[in-house]
Amino acid sequence: MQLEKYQVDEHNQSLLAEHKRRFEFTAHGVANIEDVLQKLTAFQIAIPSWALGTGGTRFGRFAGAGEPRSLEEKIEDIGLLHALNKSSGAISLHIPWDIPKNADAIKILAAQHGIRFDAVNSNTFQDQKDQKHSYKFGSLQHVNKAVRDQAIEHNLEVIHYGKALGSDSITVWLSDGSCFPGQLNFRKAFQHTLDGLQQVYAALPDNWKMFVEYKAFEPNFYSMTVGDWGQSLLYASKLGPKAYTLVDLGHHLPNANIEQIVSLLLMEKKLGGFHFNDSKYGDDDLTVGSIRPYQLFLIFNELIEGMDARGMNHATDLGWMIDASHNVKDPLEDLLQSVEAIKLAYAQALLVNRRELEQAQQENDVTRAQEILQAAYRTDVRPLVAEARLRAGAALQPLTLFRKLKVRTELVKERGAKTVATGL
Ligand code: AOS
Ligand code: ZN
Ligand code: ZN
Ligand code: ZN
Repeated sequence: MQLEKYQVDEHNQSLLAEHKRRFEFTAHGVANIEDVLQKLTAFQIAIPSWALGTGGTRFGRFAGAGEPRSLEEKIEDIGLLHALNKSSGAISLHIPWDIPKNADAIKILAAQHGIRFDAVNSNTFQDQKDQKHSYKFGSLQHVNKAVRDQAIEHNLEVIHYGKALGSDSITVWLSDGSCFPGQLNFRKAFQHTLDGLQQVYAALPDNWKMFVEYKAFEPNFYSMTVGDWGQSLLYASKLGPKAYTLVDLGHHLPNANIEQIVSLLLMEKKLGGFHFNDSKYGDDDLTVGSIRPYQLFLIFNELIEGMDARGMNHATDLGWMIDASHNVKDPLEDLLQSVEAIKLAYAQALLVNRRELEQAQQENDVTRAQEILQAAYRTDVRPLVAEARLRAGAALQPLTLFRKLKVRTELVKERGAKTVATGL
């Protein structure tokens, strides 16, 4: 299925008068409105290839229908999202879940949908069939060199696929760690991991980045070998200038101050990018902005403050990716909601009056500082995000149009009711 331009135009036409009224009301109070709109239009969020099917938990998976059965169909799905919101112009691939067998053809298909390839992800947290050594007791940290070498080899293969697709970064997430005290020598596990990452790092093309993702727990519940931003930063610093820390919002212990982590990583030039999702307890992988939208806003507030201080380009200098799992919602609807939530938080953070905030901080005017932040957060920026979409040729209300056009019903007709997409 493909969305036609006239379908978007008709939808927009029917909502235009009301939209204009709402937009003008909000825009009136924004001094740098054109700059805000331009930034919103440029800001693209990569969709993970593993989130287009219904996810599950270890207790079960309740499959959806019309799920993409191949990488080609996943790209088609992202093409639909991008046609609806013009904000999802990138895909993040997980290898070997989505091996681009014919990279040239995949590249052409993606380009037809206006999609580029964001970070490629390696997977040494599962055993694949025909795999020689098991990762049951870790991959890069493993006590056995043959296992470590196999994991390094896999990462090199991922870089190879990424190169063929025009990607320029690799995300390494390791499930390595231990479940019980005494199982692991922490120092040796760290050193083996560092050694493995160094070998992968050495194979990075010049313009590539390596993102080292951390996670507090799961699947290991006593220790994780890349367990928090401190450890990730340690690896990234030892690796060199092409290595960065990747922040997945669900990978912290409860109530961690993620916005402060973001601020300091930026200061150290070591923030590489994000896996956006939301959570109440742990790595819940829920829709972005569904649980803690204020936290998301505070994160964007620090991002803008830190990126502007360093003259960075908001749209291109960090990796913006979603990492979510959809158990009870239509994955495409969920992703539309996630992208929208990210853009709303970004827009709100763009409205923060930085000069006044800095002055309030200098004067220790705590009340004023809170008022400034919340004035931005409590602004209804939906018309601004919608206007940016309108100007980019996307739908004023992507989710409404998705439902009106019965996109999922069409996909079920094409693909069938019993389809299983790869990934978590
Ligand atoms: C796992 O918890 C991490 O978030 C990784 O980013 C992982 O590669 C991704 O979630 C796919 O499983
Ligand atoms: Zn992640
Ligand atoms: Zn995760
Ligand atoms: Zn997650």
